[in-house]
Amino acid sequence: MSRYLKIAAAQLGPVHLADDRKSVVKRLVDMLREADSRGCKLVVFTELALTTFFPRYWMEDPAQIDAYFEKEMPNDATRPLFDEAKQLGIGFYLGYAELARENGESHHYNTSILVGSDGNIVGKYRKVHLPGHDDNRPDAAYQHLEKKYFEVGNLGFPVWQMYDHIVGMCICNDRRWPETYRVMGLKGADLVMLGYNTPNSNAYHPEPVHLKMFHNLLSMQAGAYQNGTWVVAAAKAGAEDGYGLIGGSCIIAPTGEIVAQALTEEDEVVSYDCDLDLGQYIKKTIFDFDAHRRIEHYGLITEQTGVIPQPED
Ligand code: ING
Repeated sequence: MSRYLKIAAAQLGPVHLADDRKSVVKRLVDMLREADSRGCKLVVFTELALTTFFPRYWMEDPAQIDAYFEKEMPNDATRPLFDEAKQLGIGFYLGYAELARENGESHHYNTSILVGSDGNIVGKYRKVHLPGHDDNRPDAAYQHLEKKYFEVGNLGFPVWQMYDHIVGMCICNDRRWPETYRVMGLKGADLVMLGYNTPNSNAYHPEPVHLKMFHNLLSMQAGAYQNGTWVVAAAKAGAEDGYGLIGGSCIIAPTGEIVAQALTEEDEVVSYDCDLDLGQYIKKTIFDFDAHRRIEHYGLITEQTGVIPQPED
């Protein structure tokens, strides 16, 4: 059982509307090589890594929208990344907009894949928690139209056996919801990988800018600790055509401690030699789910979606 694994979070700086996939993939390959130079065997890239964060724009033309989606994976644009990773023997997480054909119908998902060191796709995840709105809000500072452009993921929160451990994935807003980590925690996850594109301002409610990073880290540190799992998170960061995204890409131990974090809002690799067994003591003591959870009291969590005030009489 290999205990230690050098993992990298490859933060991607801004991808502008004018940036084509080929130029972005070159940046990803450069970071893959940097991670390799440090001895990393797994690299986490970001959400929607191949294009700008297009859900900030209102579009109605299906062809214009679909231009942001990948019809197959790998494809001509991403093949250089798959080939280099195979050459180096490195696995990776990659987020992208997926145009899937299922039962003769087209479906649009915010997707991530897990690719093994042999260059083959091990698993796929489709974003469950889609933030924002689906209506046009032209007066807002920026729009957040993931509910318009993506369908809710239909794969649940799967995990895979990799590197002698159990690994899972989620995407961006998923990291804010404790249910995301808990489902994977109940499946024994030792590592959760994720990418995020998070605006550095709140277009819908004025709040101090420092809260963007605070809530980002709070959510992931809590998820890591409460499930005894590593969390490796890669941001798309910086100003994309003037629209700012937070950085803060980081590697979080099962204790909840941040062991490595990006300093910039540009392409930046952070890495750490992760003890993938570190979470075992947490899973066997404070968060021994079998010994301590009381599911007979948790029914509302899956029976009720929204808030229904129910004060005792
Ligand atoms: N981005 C943001 C995120 O969850 C967001 C959306 C920002 C929601 C701030 C709420 C508050 O980090 C994505 N892509 O989900």
